[in-house]
Amino acid sequence: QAIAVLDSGVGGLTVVKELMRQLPQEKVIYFGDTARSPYGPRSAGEVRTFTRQIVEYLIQFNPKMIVIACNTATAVAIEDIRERVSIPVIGVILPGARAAIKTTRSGVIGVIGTDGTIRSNAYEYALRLISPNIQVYSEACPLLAPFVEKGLFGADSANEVVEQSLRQLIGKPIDCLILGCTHYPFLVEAISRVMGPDVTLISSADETAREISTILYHRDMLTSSGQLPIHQFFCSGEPELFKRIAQNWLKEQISITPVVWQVP
Ligand code: DGN
Repeated sequence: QAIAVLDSGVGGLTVVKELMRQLPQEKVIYFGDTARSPYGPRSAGEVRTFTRQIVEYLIQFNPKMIVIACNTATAVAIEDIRERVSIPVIGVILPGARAAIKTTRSGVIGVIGTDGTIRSNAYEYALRLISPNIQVYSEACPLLAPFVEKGLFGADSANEVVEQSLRQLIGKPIDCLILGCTHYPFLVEAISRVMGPDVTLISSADETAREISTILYHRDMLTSSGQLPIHQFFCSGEPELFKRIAQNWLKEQISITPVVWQVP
């Protein structure tokens, strides 16, 4: 049985890369909804509908777990999905929030994410649930996920777009910054250069992979076969760019199955 992972596009591959590193024997089925990406500017209702539709698609493969590897979808759809399926559903917000609380010394944390994630206040809620006195500076960075989706993260322009997006956070007394969008680890070098060495970056993607391995271990759901799995990748948009970005990021040859949605 595989772990099913979904995102609006290539962002969830940052979770997949960590999963492959931490749990190399686990098979991954990935869905990137590139035809409808970005999710950031969309309404909560729309993101919920899309997430439900992807989960319905993935559930036909009988996965052992669903990973909503998208902060925007986690923020507005995780409860809805949990009510619909009987397998564990893991989101990316709580693991990142927990790691930030563990990391911060000053109690002042920065969060960056899509418009949808920041608007939902999901990180503030999760952070204050764990530690009520935490101070949070949140900033929506709507340019970053679409930039990554175009495959431009290695370009010189990455520094410029990151600098422009993080402007409001520079000089704020934060000592850690949650990368609250799974697309952002693609830009980690530029982000860390702009924020400087005193700000620790927390990747919601890395933390989620750690959480997944803990949950599988405790539920006795780890795959023990010695064979390396063959992962499966689906995307709803043009597959060539997705494939190029995925292979480059995962350092592995993959095949992509395009999916054409019947519903807008
Ligand atoms: N990767 C997604 C997230 O973590 O929020 C969404 C990016 C997007 O669709 N703009």
